[in-house]
Amino acid sequence: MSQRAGFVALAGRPNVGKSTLVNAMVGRKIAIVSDKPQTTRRAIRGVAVHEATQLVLVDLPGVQRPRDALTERMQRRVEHELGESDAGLHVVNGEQGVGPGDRFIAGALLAAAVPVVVAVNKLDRLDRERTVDVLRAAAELEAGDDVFPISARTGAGVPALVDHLAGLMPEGPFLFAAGDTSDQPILVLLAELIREQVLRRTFQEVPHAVEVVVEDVEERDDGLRIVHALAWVEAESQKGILIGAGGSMVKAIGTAARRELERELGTRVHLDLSVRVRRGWRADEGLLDRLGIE
Ligand SMILES: Nc1nc2c(ncn2[C@@H]2O[C@H](COP(=O)(O)OP(=O)(O)OP(=O)(O)O)[C@@H](O)[C@H]2O)c(=O)[nH]1
Ligand SMILES: [Mg+2]
Repeated sequence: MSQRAGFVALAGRPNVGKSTLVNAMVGRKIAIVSDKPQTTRRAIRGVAVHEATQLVLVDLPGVQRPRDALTERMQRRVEHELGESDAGLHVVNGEQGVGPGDRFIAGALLAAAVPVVVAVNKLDRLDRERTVDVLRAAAELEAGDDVFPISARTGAGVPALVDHLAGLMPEGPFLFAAGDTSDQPILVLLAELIREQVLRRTFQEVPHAVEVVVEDVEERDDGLRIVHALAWVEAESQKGILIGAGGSMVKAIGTAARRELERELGTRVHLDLSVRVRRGWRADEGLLDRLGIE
């Protein structure tokens, strides 16, 4: 069988489960997930091999109306990646149904002129009747040629989707080396795993105002790794929330994040996490460049 390889860009409203689906298809956690919209800020490529096909899944920020330099860059990235991909995967939240946001995304996918597959996600939350309704509404979206019912959380329907996407990829050599699962630099992944724990514990504007940077990982002779990380917020009040009464919040975040870092690195970890105020970081173009949010 000849080899195939190509890019599949995931488009969808915030919070529909794109990152959960990429992790399920890759078979490993490469993208963080949260119940807050706008979790994903950078395009992340994840690699899945299916028979003789390498699928490069491009996890993207959710499509939304831009509010600042950060969200403008997130939107530009989505448009750019759709144009460069070999197929678009439109992920719809089955629990919420098909809405105006989905029709807008279908229009963008149509403009990108790539084959489009629609995945209706979170079907573990729906009964049969609602499933039938949402699948029918998804089939009416103009861009999609095929509709797949899935649950990214349980994995139901995911193998059939992967098999179908593989058939859309062009013939050609693999794009990533065997064993590579993502293009994300390790320091960015570590920072994201810490941010995921922040997202779990914060509400309202706070999750959107936090960015985490891992400055350095020291390796000691006894194998312990010391991860030096900064959590940036935009205001003193947010810093207070992140630190918590008597440091209780930053401690809880640190303990949970350290476990995730240990799982990822396969060693014992000491996490040195401090919180700093950096006013207006979401509007600072030079800083967004340095953060790799482009
Ligand atoms: N019940 C259920 N929940 C799901 C499923 N897939 C994702 N979720 C949940 O939906 C929420 C959003 O998931 P994400 O994967 O972060 O969504 P996303 O589309 O990447 O979101 P953004 O990056 O913000 O655009 C999380 O709480 C997930 O656990 C699913 O199949 N079933
Ligand atoms: Mg995401």
